Amino acid sequence: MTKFPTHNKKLSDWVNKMARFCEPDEIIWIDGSLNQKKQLEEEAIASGELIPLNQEKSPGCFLHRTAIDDVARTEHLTFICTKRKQEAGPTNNWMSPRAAYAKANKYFKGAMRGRNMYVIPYSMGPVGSTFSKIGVELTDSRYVVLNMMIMTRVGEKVLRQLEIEDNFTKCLHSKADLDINKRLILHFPEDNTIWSVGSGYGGNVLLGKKCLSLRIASFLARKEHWLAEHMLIMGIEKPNGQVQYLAAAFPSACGKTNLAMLVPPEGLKVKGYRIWTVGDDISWMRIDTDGSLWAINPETGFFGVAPGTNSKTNPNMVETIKKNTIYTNVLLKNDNTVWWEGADGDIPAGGIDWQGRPWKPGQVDVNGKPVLAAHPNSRFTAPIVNCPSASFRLEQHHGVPISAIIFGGKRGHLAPLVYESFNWQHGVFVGATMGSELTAAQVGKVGVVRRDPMAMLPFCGYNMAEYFRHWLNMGKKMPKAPKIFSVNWFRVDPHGKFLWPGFGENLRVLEWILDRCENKIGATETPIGYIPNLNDIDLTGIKLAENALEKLFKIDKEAWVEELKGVKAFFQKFKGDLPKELWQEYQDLLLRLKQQNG
Ligand code: GTP
Ligand code: SPV
Ligand code: MN
Repeated sequence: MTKFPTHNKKLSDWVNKMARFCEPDEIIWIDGSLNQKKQLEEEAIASGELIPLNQEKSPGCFLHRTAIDDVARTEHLTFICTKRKQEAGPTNNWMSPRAAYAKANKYFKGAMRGRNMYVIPYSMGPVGSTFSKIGVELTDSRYVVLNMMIMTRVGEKVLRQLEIEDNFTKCLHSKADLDINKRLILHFPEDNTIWSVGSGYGGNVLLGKKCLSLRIASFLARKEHWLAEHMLIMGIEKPNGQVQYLAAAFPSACGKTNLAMLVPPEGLKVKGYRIWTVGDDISWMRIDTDGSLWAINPETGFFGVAPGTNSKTNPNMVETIKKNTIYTNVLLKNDNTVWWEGADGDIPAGGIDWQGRPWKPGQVDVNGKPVLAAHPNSRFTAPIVNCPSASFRLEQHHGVPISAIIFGGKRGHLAPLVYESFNWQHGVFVGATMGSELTAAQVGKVGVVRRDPMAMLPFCGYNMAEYFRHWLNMGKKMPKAPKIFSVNWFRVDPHGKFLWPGFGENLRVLEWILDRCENKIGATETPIGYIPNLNDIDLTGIKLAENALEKLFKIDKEAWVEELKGVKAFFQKFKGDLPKELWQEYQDLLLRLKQQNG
């Protein structure tokens, strides 16, 4: 047996045990060096896992295609495996650890034959920070290794840290046969273990992301009194140099990445704001000695949605993905660069589509539907340091102080452009009752509204009723709690046209939020919360449709009463576990809506 580069016996014993189980040809430890990365890229090219792109136009960039039934997270195959079902709660799929291990055992047994097992020691968060957690992922996929190298801190320095601290999340992944019928994404929070088999898609296999940083971390966060959330983190710097930070939770494919790196719109340029991107997907937050909430982004890269990304919607991202980026499921153009629906430039004359078939614009399938060049959930993996707006505090062990928490979703109707909660408890209710239309990031019917509390429905590693209680408790522990807001960029007119232009223009809404945090301006009280006095939103240089602003802030009380029926049904799922404070908020809101209805 070759000698392992660690003295951590728990680690070497586990690697040995898993290797005997999965039977790889070789065990290869990822040291994080450039040489090893180059070698892996070459091997991945030889094996067909990666296609090198035009190295002059896209240096360090590659394309990867997944299996066609392996293009998004598979929530129905994702399980929380706790001893008691109650612990997973009514919103998670549950399996007993014994049943789950037994089932997955069959799929993992010998699954790595003819392949290598890569050992990836990684840190979520700066190595050694009190915020950070270490994971070790074993995988037979070079694509996974190369993605993890972008998304997390990997290698030698993490192994050194594992000489000091013993604890790490044991993450096992095998592509196996990429068979959807033998695919499982299993979380064992009580064992600090994740097993993923039969998939090669991002959120299912980059186990530091949703699996560790949200499902396992949320479980740990409750025990350790902090928050692990599906949130972007951004800083807004004023000309006087003061930077205020916001954290915002929107469900998958609802605009976190775009907001996190927005470019101030033309009309606000004179105000001299500068935006700093801390993170676009995950926020770990702790109460610091100053009594306020501080946050880090545990990741080091973006795994972003490609379609719709262009120099108008997200110029910072266009810059970010010019080099050292892995593209997944997009169109390969004839000049060996990539394209997707809503990308910059002309629609290409042809290329190879995400499924590896020849593609031409205007092509339709047997049902007469346009054939997409890129999958709607096609993505890119790019290092955060490429981003022109990358925050200068990414490596800070203490993170950044959060002034406001924002919840949002995709709602064509009902939810106003922005409103402020009355207080922390009401804010938790606002987060807990969030609804959003399904997008291509989940397997399911696009457009259907589902309740997605705090954008964590698919990511909470324990009973959501307890999660709400944890949120309520965190508020009580925090002398300087952030204010909580709700936003909705997606309200439409009767013709289905967006009432709000979104993207960079969203800064106008953030400006109002920050002014409210600093108690600079008043607001109008409505049954659901405070909405802006319309004059307080700076509309310099923007043209909205007639009465658009009024429509964006219209509170349709009857529709809200109707909405509350869905909320009630959702709350009832938790039976006696739901904190009574949330039922109280529900009753109070209902009363306010009915009172004002007269
Ligand atoms: P995940 O990576 O899945 O967690 O998604 P995300 O929340 O980071 O979403 P992202 O920023 O990638 O946006 C997804 C889609 O929403 C893209 O198609 C965007 O073009 C669109 N989008 C983002 N911001 C806005 C906005 O302000 N208005 C409108 N109308 N669309 C937006
Ligand atoms: C999401 O779906 O929320 C993502 C992409 O950020 S994935 O990593 O696949 O979960
Ligand atoms: Mn996400």
